[in-house]
Amino acid sequence: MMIFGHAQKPLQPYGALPSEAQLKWHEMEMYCIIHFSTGTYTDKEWGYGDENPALINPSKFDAQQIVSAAKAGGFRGIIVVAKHHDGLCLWPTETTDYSIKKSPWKNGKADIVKEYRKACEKLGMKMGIYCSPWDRNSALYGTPEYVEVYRMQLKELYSNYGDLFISWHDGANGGDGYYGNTREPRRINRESYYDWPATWAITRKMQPGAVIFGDVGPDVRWVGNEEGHAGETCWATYEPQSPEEGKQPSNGFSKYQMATEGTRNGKYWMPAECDVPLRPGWFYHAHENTRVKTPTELLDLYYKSVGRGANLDLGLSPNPDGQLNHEDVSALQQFGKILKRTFAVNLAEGAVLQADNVRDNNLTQYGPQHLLDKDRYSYWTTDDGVRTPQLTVTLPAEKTFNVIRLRENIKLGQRIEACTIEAFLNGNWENIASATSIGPNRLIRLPKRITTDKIRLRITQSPVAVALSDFGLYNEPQIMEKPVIQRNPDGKITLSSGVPSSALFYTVDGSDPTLKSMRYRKPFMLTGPGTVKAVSIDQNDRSETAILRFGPVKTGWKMMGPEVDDAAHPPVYAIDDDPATFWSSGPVQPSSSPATLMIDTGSQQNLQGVTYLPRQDGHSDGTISHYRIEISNDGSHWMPAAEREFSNIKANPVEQQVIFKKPFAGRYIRFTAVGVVSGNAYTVAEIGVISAPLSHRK
Ligand code: FUL
Repeated sequence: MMIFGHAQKPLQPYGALPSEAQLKWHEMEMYCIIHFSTGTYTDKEWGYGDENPALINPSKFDAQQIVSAAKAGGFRGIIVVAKHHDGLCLWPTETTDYSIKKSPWKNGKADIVKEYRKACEKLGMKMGIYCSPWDRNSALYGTPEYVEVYRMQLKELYSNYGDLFISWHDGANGGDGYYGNTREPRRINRESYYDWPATWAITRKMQPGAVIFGDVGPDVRWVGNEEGHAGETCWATYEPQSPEEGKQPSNGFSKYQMATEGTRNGKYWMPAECDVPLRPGWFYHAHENTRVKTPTELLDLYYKSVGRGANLDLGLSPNPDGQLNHEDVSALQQFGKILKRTFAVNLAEGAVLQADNVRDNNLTQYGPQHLLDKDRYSYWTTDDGVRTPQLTVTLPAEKTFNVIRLRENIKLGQRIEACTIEAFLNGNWENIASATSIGPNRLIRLPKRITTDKIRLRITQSPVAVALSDFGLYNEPQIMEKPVIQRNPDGKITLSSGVPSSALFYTVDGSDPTLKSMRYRKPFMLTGPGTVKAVSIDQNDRSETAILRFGPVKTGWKMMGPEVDDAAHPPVYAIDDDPATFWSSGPVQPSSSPATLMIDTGSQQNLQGVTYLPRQDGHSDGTISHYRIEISNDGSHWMPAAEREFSNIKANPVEQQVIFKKPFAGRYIRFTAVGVVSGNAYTVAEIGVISAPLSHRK
């Protein structure tokens, strides 16, 4: 309680606090990371390091096209992947010959990083860089000399491209690579090899305004998945932990799953960044042109990242010509429009706010009206000792909304642990939402729209007096949901829509559905390979197009081997068309020896490739990193069809497509797992085939 005439001392900060650079980073909320390198031309997610730099020839490269698409999506900056794991530098570096200087494009005089810088300046966007620590080209990789090369590369990037907002340090290291034609696995001591603190000191000195990203921060932490979501509870504070007792955590060497939620009262202010590609992979692959995330999918990710106090880092993938495809541009534009429309007006504007306690009774300085000004650091607070205050918001008139925004003044730390929101409906206060970990930004998306003129916010848990800075109510535009396409194992396709008044139209020939396409009235059969596209249309609206690509049905398929090793995960689970079940080889003896699945597809097919879906239950033990595929007509004479790695499959376990160099006529498939990301068994959620000509449309 306040004693009259004796003001309390100013509100004291609580726990770890953000730095200036981190505050600026929080305000950005969203940016894009751009992957373009040899993988763009070889259809790989991780270049091996032996690709010819002459492959890189983006004749229509247009940094402005790419950066403006990001801007239209509401993103405030870009991160240029200046060097990916293949080691190829996209700027004219002095540190290696393996660079853009060897590209025929602009006669070796190009500098992609500079092109992005110019576009960012023109468009008022911030820029950051990603320079992969793992370098599969460098002969020096693994030696102390390489670490010096890596630091020289950072220094070049820090010196020549203006102020950067982020320096992004990847933790990936898959072992094998070209390494100056030695082609041997090189494992480093992840705990100590890079001596990160010494590298960070360079960043601090040369780019003091940049935040440093990594599994262990120190400014921004990887959220622990590449799916684009933070935990429902997500603390901005974090304390990375080592996976092995007695060792120090480091990039690529931490209990990264803990980063999804962070650590309440963790030692460091180290908020999460959610990185997720706009397409399934980080690099451009023509076969993923139909799998660009839709505006509503992006919106969902926005609420699950930015809405949980993290930032969203969306991956963009320019095509071999050096531009974003129109599908990508249009998804970004529409997503940006929805965001703009949603957050243009705070429906709580003009409301009367009444708090049951205001610090020192000093309304001017600490009163709840600060929640409605545009300043995200002015705040409402209470007397010390009042930890569960209430706030009543009386709107000037009834309003309809489905999004609530809360923000704390994080300059005083992350204080609020939980709160509840009620609406006055039909004469009663009804609980409409509750939330944890408020922090820099908390968006609560309600399952249905609410219409009311009175809302009550009840802080239910906080160790200290709150410092709440923002209260917003918003109404998302009505978006017609796209139809859901499903196929049962026999090939029966069902379309459904959440909007009963709409009509569904579809195609199976790859064309975009319109009012003139087939109208869906009952399920239909599609047993062969194909693509179904469908839209919902009613008088004034049209949904996004739902697209699903299918291989042939697997009803006639049989497993010829191996014997069942793990009764809970028999081989048939790899061909049951159910992504939730998976085959497990059981522990292989001796450890790391290969394991083989043999499939009889029942008839001869024109096989263009094979798909592998890793287990989808959130675990990566048994996920296959290296494979061999052979094809046969009779089940005894085998032709080698492909042998390679599934790159980045641990962090991003999406369906992998192996496209053969040439098609094979064959009936039997032998799929051999020869490497695993972790564990001593192999797992397969689903094996499928690609047996229709693929469109390589751009
Ligand atoms: C990962 C990398 O291995 C991927 O290839 C991609 O660059 C992603 C952003 O980070 O760890």
